[in-house]
Amino acid sequence: MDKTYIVIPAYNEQNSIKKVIQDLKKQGYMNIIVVDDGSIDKTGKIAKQQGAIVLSHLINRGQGAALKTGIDFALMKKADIIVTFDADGQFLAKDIKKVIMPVKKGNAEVVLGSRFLGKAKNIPLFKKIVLKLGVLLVFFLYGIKVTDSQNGFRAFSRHAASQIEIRSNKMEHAGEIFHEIKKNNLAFKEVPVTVLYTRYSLQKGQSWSRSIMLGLKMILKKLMV
Ligand SMILES: Nc1nc2c(ncn2[C@@H]2O[C@H](COP(=O)(O)OP(=O)(O)OP(=O)(O)O)[C@@H](O)[C@H]2O)c(=O)[nH]1
Ligand SMILES: [Mg+2]
Repeated sequence: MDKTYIVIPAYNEQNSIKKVIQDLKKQGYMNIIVVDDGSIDKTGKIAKQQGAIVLSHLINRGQGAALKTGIDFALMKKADIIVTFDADGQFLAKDIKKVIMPVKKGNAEVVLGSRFLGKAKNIPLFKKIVLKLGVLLVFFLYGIKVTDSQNGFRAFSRHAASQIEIRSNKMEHAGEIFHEIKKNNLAFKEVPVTVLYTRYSLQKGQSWSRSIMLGLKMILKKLMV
């Protein structure tokens, strides 16, 4: 049977991490890696109490760096499939089945969750616009057509995870993943997922100004490689 590891980058998510881990366990996922990225709250402690493997960064290095730490560890543990999953409760554990299916069947090396093929429940208009601009940018920069380019819900085969190099510490890794898909000629597929927008996630999530900055950084990075 395929060994699936769930990698969760987490930064100050003490209010949501318990339920996220419990829901994953209810769905039968026991190999859960939480990368506690220098949180100043109880995220790491709670994750450990819930039975997750907790890897800690001493300082806040960013989501990209946390994903790299978690993915490298999962590879070391001989994972066959690696799923990346958010700590803020926006994703549904029951969607993982759909997300890993193309990798299990050998139809794709990388699976990208799409809230626009699935559901973006209560998404504010400004987020929708920013995310659609991200989709255009990915097409413009990498020639890759997707419907959702900034979704942290992804699955990688062992081969893809070992090929993809995440060098950006912060959120720019989203662009980097497309660069790596192209460079390594990895078969990819989008599948519908649900992303929930709650007051908590909106308060904690990315603001429009940070999203615009992210777009500019993605353009700069592309110009430099
Ligand atoms: N390790 C780590 N994780 C982070 C950091 N910033 C955010 N995260 C985590 O990454 C996940 C997604 O972060 P969000 O800020 O919600 O980003 P997003 O979901 O793409 O954006 P929204 O649609 O605005 O929610 C959550 O699990 C966060 O805890 C960080 O600096 N380090
Ligand atoms: Mg979020």
